[in-house]
Amino acid sequence: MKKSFFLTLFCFVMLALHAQRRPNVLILYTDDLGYGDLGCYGAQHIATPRIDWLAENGLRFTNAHCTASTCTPSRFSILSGRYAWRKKGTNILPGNANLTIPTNITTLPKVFQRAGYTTAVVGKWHLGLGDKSPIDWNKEVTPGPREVGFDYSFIFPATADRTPTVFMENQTILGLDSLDPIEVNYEHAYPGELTGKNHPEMLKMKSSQGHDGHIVNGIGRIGFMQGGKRAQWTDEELGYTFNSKAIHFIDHSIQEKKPFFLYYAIHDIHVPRMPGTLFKGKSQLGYRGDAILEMNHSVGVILDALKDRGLLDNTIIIFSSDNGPVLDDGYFDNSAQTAAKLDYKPAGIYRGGKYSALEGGTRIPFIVYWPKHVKENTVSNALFTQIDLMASFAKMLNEKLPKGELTDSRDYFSTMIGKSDKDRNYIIEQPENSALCIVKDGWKYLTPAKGPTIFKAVNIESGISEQDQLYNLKDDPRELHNLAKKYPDKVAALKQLLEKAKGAM
Ligand code: NG6
Ligand code: CA
Repeated sequence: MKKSFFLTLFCFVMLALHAQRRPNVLILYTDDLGYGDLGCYGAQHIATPRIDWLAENGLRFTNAHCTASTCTPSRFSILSGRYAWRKKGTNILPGNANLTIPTNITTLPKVFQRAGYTTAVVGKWHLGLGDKSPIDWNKEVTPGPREVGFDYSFIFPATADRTPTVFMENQTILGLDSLDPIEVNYEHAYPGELTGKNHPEMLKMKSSQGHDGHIVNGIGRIGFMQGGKRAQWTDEELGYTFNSKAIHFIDHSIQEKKPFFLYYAIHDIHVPRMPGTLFKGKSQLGYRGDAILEMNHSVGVILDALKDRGLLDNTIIIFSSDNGPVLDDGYFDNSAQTAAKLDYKPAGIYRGGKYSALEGGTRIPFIVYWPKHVKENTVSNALFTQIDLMASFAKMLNEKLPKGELTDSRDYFSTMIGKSDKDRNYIIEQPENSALCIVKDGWKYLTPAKGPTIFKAVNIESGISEQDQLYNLKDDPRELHNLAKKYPDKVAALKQLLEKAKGAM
């Protein structure tokens, strides 16, 4: 009797100790940050010391990828562990789209919930909300982040350049006056609504393409809205507000005595780049550079908060981006001009960028910080993809992914923390036109498609060709020499693998 009591007590104490030691996990997911945009990735003309610190004290990847060269599909994949191209309606979403992630599947945050973590998303969502159209924005909108696995959410619904330009806390618009209900559509302006098209004189930043709908804070957006006047943000407060909410959530996890999983989808450096006034004009690279400074500052604020609370040593921090870079993404903010003047290369040595099939589209910064587990100041050249975060963290947490449930996520935890340099067997990349690319053993195959060689509006090489393309990324990282004709067997093998992957999960 006595013996079994002590045994139970021992097990209980061990379990409690184990629970305590489980690391917090923080994903810092930035928007449109390129491979060459950070000091630790060789950027000139811009300083990112707080992010570089993570690399100096952790592991920096040179061959890590998001799954797509645009936002919604990359975010869909990192959270659901499924390739977005398997599901219709997962390309860049308007702000009034319904939720794209099915609510009955395992997701990255649900893996953490099952392991006893408290979970949150703070920042940009862009995965749709609700299941009815049109969305009634004047009450809680469900399903949303909660149904995807986040206990707490503080988001804006889509992008900063899309209506509705409001914050939502736990799926309810913040600061909404019930006497001024809000409505959103993407087809036509509301009677009396001021738009960028009709009132360019009201704009503090002119658009270079699109962005001529609803005007908020002197900036034209995509889409229209009426009402909700008090709820609309000013862009300059976004960084401060999201940082504060991220820290509130961290404090809440301390009160709850639970480890946390925080997916902090930092809104910088997506357009419209209108950082806090403190940062304006502080870089040599126009507003895009200023937004990088703000993003670096935000990372610093969160690092300081973790340190002050004694949590820094027991938190895994992952820093990355959702797609490659773009200079002019629809506003005249002087970013393209300053970059040209300084010969600044936001994708580093790679060609292409956001929207593109070339490496600049999906090869992104990826840094892992985890004191005592991840060796300081190390570099991994292993092939890695964000889609594997779900299965990799499931492995770390000893959580089994449900048998029989379809998933594209695979366990590469050892690679992720630098204990192994094993490449992922292959990765699939999705450019904006969804003509998929596959990379295996340093070879990249690009599916033929029709389209322009340069996306003129954003001045980015598309990588599109009507011919098969095959590149040896190790010898030819800039994808200049198409070897498809020279190695037809390799082309056939990669094509076949891609077709097989499309059919299976
Ligand atoms: C494009 C927008 C661009 C940006 C992008 C989405 C225009 C001309 N361009 O359609 O400004 O919002 O969509 O970016 O409207 S993403 O990072 O969320 O994928
Ligand atoms: Ca993006």
